[in-house]
Parts: sequence; structure tokens; C-alpha cells
Amino acid sequence: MRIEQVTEKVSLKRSIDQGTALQQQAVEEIIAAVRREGDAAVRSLTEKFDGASLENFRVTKEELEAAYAQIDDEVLAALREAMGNIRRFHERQKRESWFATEADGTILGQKITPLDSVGVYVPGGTAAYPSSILMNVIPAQVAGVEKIVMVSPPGKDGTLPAGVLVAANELEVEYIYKMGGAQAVAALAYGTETVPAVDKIVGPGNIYVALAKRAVYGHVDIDMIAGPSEIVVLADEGANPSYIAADLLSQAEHDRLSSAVLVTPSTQLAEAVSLEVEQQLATLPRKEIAEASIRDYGVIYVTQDLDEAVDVVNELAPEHLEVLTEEPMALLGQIRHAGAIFLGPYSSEPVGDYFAGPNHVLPTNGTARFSSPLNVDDFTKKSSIISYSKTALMNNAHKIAALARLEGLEAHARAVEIRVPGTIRGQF
Ligand code: HSO
Ligand code: ZN
Repeated sequence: MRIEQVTEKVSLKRSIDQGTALQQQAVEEIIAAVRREGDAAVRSLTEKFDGASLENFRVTKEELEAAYAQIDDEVLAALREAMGNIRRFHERQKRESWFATEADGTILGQKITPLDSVGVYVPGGTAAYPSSILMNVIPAQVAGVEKIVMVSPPGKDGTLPAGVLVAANELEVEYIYKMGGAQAVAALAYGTETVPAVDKIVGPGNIYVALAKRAVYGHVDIDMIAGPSEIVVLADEGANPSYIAADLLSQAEHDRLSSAVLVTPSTQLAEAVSLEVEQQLATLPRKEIAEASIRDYGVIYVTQDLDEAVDVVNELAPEHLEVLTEEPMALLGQIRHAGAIFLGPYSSEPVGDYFAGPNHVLPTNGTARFSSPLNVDDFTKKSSIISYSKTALMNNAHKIAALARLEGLEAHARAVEIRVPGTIRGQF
């Protein structure tokens, strides 16, 4: 793995695939077709892109039950325990509506309402992660979303992977459809004869899915468009190089575009980790992917001291940060930008990817500077509540009217003054 002395500004940012004009056009045509022809369009597009001819898109009870035969009891038990942890963590994010009363009888407040319906996109192929289903569905359920609609592209044989079906069934997702790509996003946004339209679409997907989400944004809400995953490890000379190498590779195996970075003031650690990465890579089943990721986007930055290392971390604003220093807690106050922060030698990133409870849908590509992990608030909205008493209005009408007239909005001023006895229209 490449070792560099930090000399200039560092960044994990990379240009995000915006799609070619041709891809854009294809997506627009798909959306138009689904809006025009509904299920019929989805059916022919599923045949064309997924090679599956489906009469019914909806997953049946029998399919769900049959999937369990392919899942190990131990795996199922772990999945259930992870669900419990994730649910408990997100329960703590829940916000209450609040109301405040003032002495003059004014009541002000903020009412929290869950979204009515949410669509969850689950990608196909090897990226059909059951863990991501948990991470997208549970916060919506905790928020109180009543209708959750899941879509995922079927294989040629018209089925979904057992892990996906079992995760969805364990979560009691009511609507599960075998459809993917831009056609599934269009179906979620506009509805078809069988797919109910939703208010928000979440979940990762390929470039067509990303373009389709961007195209329907505004008609419905969408989550962030996630980039390739990133891990940054901040470590000092006491850290275990084999742990660090293993954790870097755990991200590198996701995608050729993933980035795995170590930031350390210790040259000795840098060299040991570089060696370990090469050694551990050799036996990984996804070696090819991990190797490409390490080669193109992996780097070890050596800094003057720990303070400079923390500065580098803040500049990178990584999706995941592991702190493997003597006193990780002591550094927490200085760390300003990271999606998820893993402290100490036993908090390996997969602990958070699968099990601990916090969400693994995190801001990438430097967006941790200004955005947060997927959370319960993403599935709710707020309404402001204003209830003025007569006294409150009488005491403040002239101020409101004055502000209205400052803007030249006479009807606003009069709407208030008409309620004030004895006010001559237009003046007190
Ligand atoms: N590390 C990924 C999530 C994931 N890992 C799913 C394994 N499965 C992005 O946070
Ligand atoms: Zn991962």
C-alpha cells in the first residue's frame, strides 16, 4: 500500500458518475413509459433488462416461506439480534412533538408526522445486502411509516435472493415487488396498477437507479445518492497493524472504487500495515476487487504528530472513521467530520455494518461535513403549530401590521387589524 508524507490538502472526493446523455435519455424514456402504461411497461422492461418474464411482480407468502429453507438457523438468529439492536438504537432517535404555552395564552409547537409511505430500493446481484434492508426499513418503521414498499430486481429465473426475502419477511414488509432499475423507481414514484405510489424513495442502486431517483425528486423525496464506501483509520504507534489491515480490506472488498486510508504519525506502523495489507489480500475471495481499490484509492498518510493526523481526518470527512489510538475517547472532541466513528481496537467497522445498531447508510464523498447518517428524522416531517389567544393578538396586532406595511402588503395588515375592535382600517 502506498505510503505518503502529508504535504498538501487531502481529499477522498472523486467525481461522481453523472451518467452519460444516453443513459439520461434512456431513464427519461423509461419513466415516461411507466407513467403511460404502468405494469405493462414494467413487465416488458423487466423482461428486457432482467431477462425475467413475470405475470405477477408481488412476492407471495409461499416464496417468503420457502426462502427460510436456504437460511441457516444461526444466521437467522444473528439477523434477528441485529434487528433488535438496530431498532433499539433508532428508537432513541425518535422525537416528540412539543407544545409551549406562554403567559398570554399563546400556544406554539412542532408536530411530528411520519411520512405516509416509503419505497425501499434493494439492488440486485452481489450488492443485495440483507443488512441494508434492515438499515433502510427499521428507521422508517420506528418513525411510524405505515406503508413500506420494497422493490428489487429479480434474477433471470424470476426470483429474489433468499437473504433478501427473509430480511424483508422478518421486518414484516407488506409490499415486496420483483422489479428493479429505473422502471421500479418510476413505479414507486408514480404508482402502477399493482405498485402503490410512495412519498419518498430510499436505498442504493446502479447509475440508472440513481438517475431515476434524481429525475423523480421533487415529485417525491429521495435519500442521498451514496458514493463508493470509505474507511479512514486514525492510529498511533501502539495500534495492531493486522487489525488495521483487516479493517481497511473490509471496505476495499466492497467495490473497486472504495477507498481505504490510514492516517498515522508512526512511520513504523505505516510500514507494518502496508505489509499486512499485501499479506491479507492474498487469501481474500474478493481479492481482485479489494486489490484494485487499494491500488487506486488506498493510501497511508504519515503525519508529523497526532494533532496533524486529526486535521487530516477532518479534511477527509470520511464515511467511516476508526480511532485506534491509546486514548480514542480523548480525541473525540477534536473530530468534527465523519459519518460514523468507531472507537478502540474492538470496534471494527463490520460491527457497525451489521450489528451494533447505528445505521450503516452514511454520508460519503466528503458530505459528512454537512450531513448525517440515515435516521428516523429522514422518515418524518414537522408541522409548526401557532395558536394565538385574543390577548396575544390584541397586544401584537400593531407590530404585525407594521411589518406587513413595511413590505407593502396591505391585505396582510388588514387581516390582523380586522380582529382588533376600534381599529380604523389602516391605522390604530
Ligand atoms: N460498509 C457498507 C455497508 C455494508 N457493509 C453492508 C456490509 N454490508 C457501507 O456503510
Ligand atoms: Zn461494509
